[in-house]
Amino acid sequence: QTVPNPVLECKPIIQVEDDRTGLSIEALKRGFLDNLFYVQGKFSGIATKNDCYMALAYTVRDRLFKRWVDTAETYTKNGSRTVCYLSAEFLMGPHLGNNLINLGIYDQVKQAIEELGLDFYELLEQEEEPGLGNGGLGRLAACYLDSMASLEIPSLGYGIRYEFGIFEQKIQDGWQVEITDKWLRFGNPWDVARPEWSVEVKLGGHTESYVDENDRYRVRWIPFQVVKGIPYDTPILGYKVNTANTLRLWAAEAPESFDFEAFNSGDYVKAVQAKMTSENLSKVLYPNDNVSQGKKLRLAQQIFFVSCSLQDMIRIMKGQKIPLEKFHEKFVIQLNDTHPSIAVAELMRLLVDEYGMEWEQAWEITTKAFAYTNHTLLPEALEKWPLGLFGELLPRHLQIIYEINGRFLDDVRIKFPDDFDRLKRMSLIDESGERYIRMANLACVGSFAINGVAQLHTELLQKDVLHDFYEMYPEKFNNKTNGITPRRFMVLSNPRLCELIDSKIGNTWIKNLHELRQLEAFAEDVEFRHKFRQIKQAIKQDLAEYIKAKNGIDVDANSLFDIQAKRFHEYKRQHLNALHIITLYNRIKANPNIDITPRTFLFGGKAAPGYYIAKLTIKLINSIGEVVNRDPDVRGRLKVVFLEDYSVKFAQRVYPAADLSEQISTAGKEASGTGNMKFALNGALTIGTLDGANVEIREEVGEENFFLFGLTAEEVYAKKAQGYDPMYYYNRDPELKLAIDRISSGFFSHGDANLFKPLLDTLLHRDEYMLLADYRSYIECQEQVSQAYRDVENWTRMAILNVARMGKFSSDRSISDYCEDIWQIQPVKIELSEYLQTDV
Ligand code: F58
Repeated sequence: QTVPNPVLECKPIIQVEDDRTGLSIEALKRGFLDNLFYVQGKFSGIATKNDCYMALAYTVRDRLFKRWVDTAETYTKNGSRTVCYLSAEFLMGPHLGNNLINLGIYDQVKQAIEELGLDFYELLEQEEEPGLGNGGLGRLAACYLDSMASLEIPSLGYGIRYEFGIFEQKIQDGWQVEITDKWLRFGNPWDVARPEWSVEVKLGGHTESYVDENDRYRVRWIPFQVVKGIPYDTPILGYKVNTANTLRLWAAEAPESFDFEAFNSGDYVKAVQAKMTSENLSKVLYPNDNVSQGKKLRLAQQIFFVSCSLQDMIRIMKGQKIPLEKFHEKFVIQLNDTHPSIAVAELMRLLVDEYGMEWEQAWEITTKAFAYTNHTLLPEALEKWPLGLFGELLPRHLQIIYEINGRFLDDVRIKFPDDFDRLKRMSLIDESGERYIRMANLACVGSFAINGVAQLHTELLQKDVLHDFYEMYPEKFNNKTNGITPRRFMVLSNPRLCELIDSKIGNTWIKNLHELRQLEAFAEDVEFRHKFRQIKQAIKQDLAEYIKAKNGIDVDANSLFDIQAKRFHEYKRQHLNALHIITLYNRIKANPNIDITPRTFLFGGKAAPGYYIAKLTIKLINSIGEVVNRDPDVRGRLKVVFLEDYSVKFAQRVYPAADLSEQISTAGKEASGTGNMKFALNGALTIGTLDGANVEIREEVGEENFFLFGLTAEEVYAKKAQGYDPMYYYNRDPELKLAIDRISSGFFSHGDANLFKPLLDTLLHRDEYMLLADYRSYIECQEQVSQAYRDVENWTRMAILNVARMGKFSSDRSISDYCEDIWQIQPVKIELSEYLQTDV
C-alpha cells in the first residue's frame, strides 16, 4: 500500500474501558446516543423503539468485543484444545439481557437508559429472539454454550443460521395457526458475517475412481451442485469472566460461479432460480419435536452445516500450523443427537479423499474426535434415511458408510460369532424392508463416547434402544444428566427471588449452584418464608396482569398456579392434565358448593404443524377454558388459560410464577426434561412421574417435597406386554368415564360430538401413552396437592427446600462432567491485553 492510511496512522489503543467503551453512566449514555446517530442514523425525535433497542444492543456489543477478540487471540496463540458443539438447533433466547448479566453491567445500563428518559424493560422486550430450535434439545445447546464460556472452556458452537426460526403461534378460535418467524426483519445486532471464511459444500452427482500419482486408488466426487456456506459469528460471554466464545452459524448461498452457463446463455431467470434453490438450505427450521420427518432438504441441511463446520476446523488447524494428524487432539466434537452424525462420514471423506490420508489412520482420528449424545427413546425420533434418497444427495458418503459398515460388521462377527440377528440389528443399513441408513448406529460406531441425558434414560438406552451397542462397546457408555443455566433462568428471569437469596447467602451461588443448600436453614425462618411468598405472589400478580391484557381473562393471583409449559406431544400428556380439569369441573357441577382449592391452569407450547392430535389437544384445552371460565357455578375457582406463542422470552416470565410444575409424561418416554429443572429452581413444586430427570430431582429435593404418581417405566413395559386395554379403566372408573363422555358428547364443542373424536379414539382404543392407566393415581395425587397448598407455611417450606436443593441441575455441573469424563479439556484463562490496533 502506497497511500498512507490515516486510520492506521493514529494508532488507537483499544482498552477494556476507553472513551468508546466506558462503563460510567455518562459513557454509557454517550455510547447509546452515538449508536443511535451513527448506526441507526436517527435523531431522537423520529427514533422508534426498535432504533433505541438497536442503539442499546450496539452499546453493549461495543463493551464485549474486547473480550471476544482477546479470547480468539489467546486460543489462536495457544492452539488451545477446543470443544466443537455441533447442533442443528440453538435456542438462544434474547441476547441483550443475558449479556448485561454476564458482563455485570445490568444496573448501570438500566440507570443510563432511564436517565435518558426511556423505558429499559420496554427496550429489552423489543428484541426478536432467535428461535433457532424446537424445544429442549435446542435450549440445552444454548445453556451449554453459556456454561462452557462461564467455565472458561474453549468452545465453538456450530449450527445453521435459519432465516425463519420456529414459527410464531397464534390461537384463532382455539386452534393453533402458524406464522412465519421473520426474526431477521429488523437486522441482527449480535452476529457478524465472516464471508472471508466461506466454504463450499458439494451435493448430488456421482463418484469416479482414479489412480493417483503414487499409484494409489482414490475416489473423486463430481457433484451436481455446490453450495456456499457463510459463517455468522455471535459472541457467547461467560458469566463474570473474560471469556467470550463463539457461536458460528452457517447461511447458505449460491457460489458466484454458480450456473455460469445459464447466465451466459441469457437464461437469467433460470440462473436466479438455481440460486434460490441453494439458499433454501438455510431457509427454515423443521418444526418437529421428537419426530424425524425424513425429508431430503433436511438431510441437505445436515450435511451443509456439518461439512462447513469440519472444513472450518481444518482451516483453523492450518492457521495454527497444527498437522491434520492431530485433529482429535485439537478438537473434540460433541454430536447433539444424530442430526449432525453424518459428520462421521464427512470427516472420513475430507481426510481420505481431500487430504489423501490412509483409511486406517483417518478412522483412528475420526473415532477419537467424536462423542454422541442421545436425546430420545421414542422410535419415531430415531433418524433413518431411505438409501435411495441418501445416495442421490451424498453418493460418496454412501460408499464411505458401506466401507465403515463392512469393517464394523467384521468386528461384530469376531466378538459375537454366528449371531446373524445381531448383525442385522447393528448394521448401519436397515435391510428388513425398504433399505435405510441408521444414523444412531453410525453415531455409535463413529464415536468414542455415547451418553444419555438423565440416569434413567441412560439405563434404558443400555437396556433397550442401544442394547446391542452397549454389549459391543460398554466402555463408551456414560450418563450426563442435563442442566440449565442459572444466569438466564434465575438471575435474569427472577431478579426478586435472587435479591432475597443474595441477602442471605451472598451471590456466589450463581457460579456454584450447590451453595443454594445454605437456604435450607431459612426454610424454618418465618420471616424468610413470608418474604419468599410475597415475591411469588408479586410475580403471579404480574403474570395475571399480562394474562388480562393478552387473553382478556381475569385470574386470581391467590389461586394455585398450575403450569404445563412445553411442546405439545402425546407422550407429554397435556390431555391427562385436561382430564383432571374436567374432573374438577364435573365435581363442581355435581355439587356447586364443594370445597375446592382455587386453581389457575396455564398451558403454553407449540404443536408441530403436521401433528394433528397435538393440535387437537390445544383446541381441546381452549374449548374447556371457554366453558369453565364462564360457567357461573364455577365462581372463578377454576380458570384455564392458554398462553399463546410460548418462547424462551416468554418462558422467563412463566417459570418464576409457578406454584405447581406439571411433569407428567409416561414413564420411560421423556429422556430428561429441562423445564422441570427451571420450574423447581424457581420454587415450584413438581407433580410428576418417575421419568427422565424427574427421578433425580425427586432424589435431590426429597420425596416429601415432590408429588409423585403413576406407573414406573418397568410397569409400563410389563402392562404393555400383558396386553393393555384402556377400556378396562374407562369402564371401571366413573369419574374417568364421565370426563371422557363429557368431551365426546360435544359438551365442550358447542354440541359437536365429532370434533374431538380422533383424540378420544386414540385414548380409548390404543392409549399408547397410558393416560387411562395413570388417571386415578394422577387425580389422587392432585388432591394431595390441593390439600398441601392450603397449608401455606408448609407449602412455602417445601418450595424453599426445592430451590435450596437444585444445585445439581446447573448446566455448569453438566459441563464439568463432560469436560472430565468425555472431553479431556482444561479451562483457559483470558487476560485482557492493551492492544494497538496497528498490531493486526
Ligand atoms: C429433548 N429432545 C428431549 N428433541 O425430549 C428432552 O427430554 C430432553 O430434556 C432434551 O431433548 C434435552 O436433552 C428434543 O427436544 C427435538 O426437539 C428434536 C428436534 C429435531 C427433530 C427431532 C427432535
